[in-house]
Amino acid sequence: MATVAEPSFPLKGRRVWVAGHRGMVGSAVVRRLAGEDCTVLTAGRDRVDLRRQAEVEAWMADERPDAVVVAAAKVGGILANSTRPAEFIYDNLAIETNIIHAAWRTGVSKLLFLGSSCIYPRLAPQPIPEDALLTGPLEPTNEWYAIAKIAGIKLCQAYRKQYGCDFISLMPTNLYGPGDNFDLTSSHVLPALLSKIDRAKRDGLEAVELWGSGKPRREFLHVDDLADASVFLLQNYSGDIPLNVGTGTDVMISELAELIAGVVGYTGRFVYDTSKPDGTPRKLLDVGQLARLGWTARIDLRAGVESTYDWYRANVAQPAVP
Ligand code: GFB
Repeated sequence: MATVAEPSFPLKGRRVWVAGHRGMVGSAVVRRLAGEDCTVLTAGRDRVDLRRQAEVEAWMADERPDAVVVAAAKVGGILANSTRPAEFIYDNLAIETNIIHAAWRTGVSKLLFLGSSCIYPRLAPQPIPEDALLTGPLEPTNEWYAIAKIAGIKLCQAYRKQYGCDFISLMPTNLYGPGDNFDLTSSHVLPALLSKIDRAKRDGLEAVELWGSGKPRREFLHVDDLADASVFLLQNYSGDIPLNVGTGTDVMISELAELIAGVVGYTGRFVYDTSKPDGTPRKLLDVGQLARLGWTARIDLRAGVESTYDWYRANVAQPAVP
């Protein structure tokens, strides 16, 4: 856990609303906030549909949070992003617009908006600096989601500029960890490979199919590291630059598959379905600004995959058929 001498926004005694507390990111932020002397507020879907402005405004007017973490979002892997564009653009625009506008109206002192590294141009310089935003065309498989997340950054900047709101944005790289989505039709690559490789081992399959060429490179950050960075920045950062959050290193998808095979104990081979998209060739974030503020990731990829696999076996995997 990162600490600095005197946080500019100490959480002690504050009411902090984690919007999206049932998701992988929101639940990690709730776990991390348990270590702070603050009151954590959550709202189930039965109470507030975040896509409905009136419901969001009523909830915030009733609960009066001092700080908000916008961890609620419609998320998914490359296939879900490219086949369900309307959901990805509409749900995300509605959620962030409703929360950010209501936060201004109800006088929230601090808001943290979580974006994604896919906001950057498809062929951005590597590692990607924050100022690469809006300098080139987006990756087509996820432009709907990216446009919504860019709008979220711009909302925070606009409310800061016009109304003086202390609303900040963070751009995490590809995330994984406990609470991830392991459904093969909508998941990201890391949980998909854990699930496929675990199944192949248990069924004694000789090969596992991977999508694309296996050559794209991705950076993977454990969600507990992201939660720690979020709590650190909530307390210590007030600026309009959307800050990158990552580990500073990336791997090829084929290397990730080998690493997961090692963790699972699978000795078969991989075959590549090149009818599926590769997506962005590379998206390694430049994490220099965050490091200069005093925060760096701590969870190594192998250790993070091992603990996520333990969580998967305890919570998701079907028991082997006798
Ligand atoms: O994680 P992923 O779906 O998302 O895919 P992106 C990363 C890479 O892994 C792609 C390959 O090159 C995929 O083709 N891959 C190989 C697989 N096998 C599989 C598999 O079984 N499932 C999946 N899902 N991928 C997403 C964006 O892009 O990243 C979102 O679509 C978001 O908007 C998210 O930004 C973080 O990294 O390509």
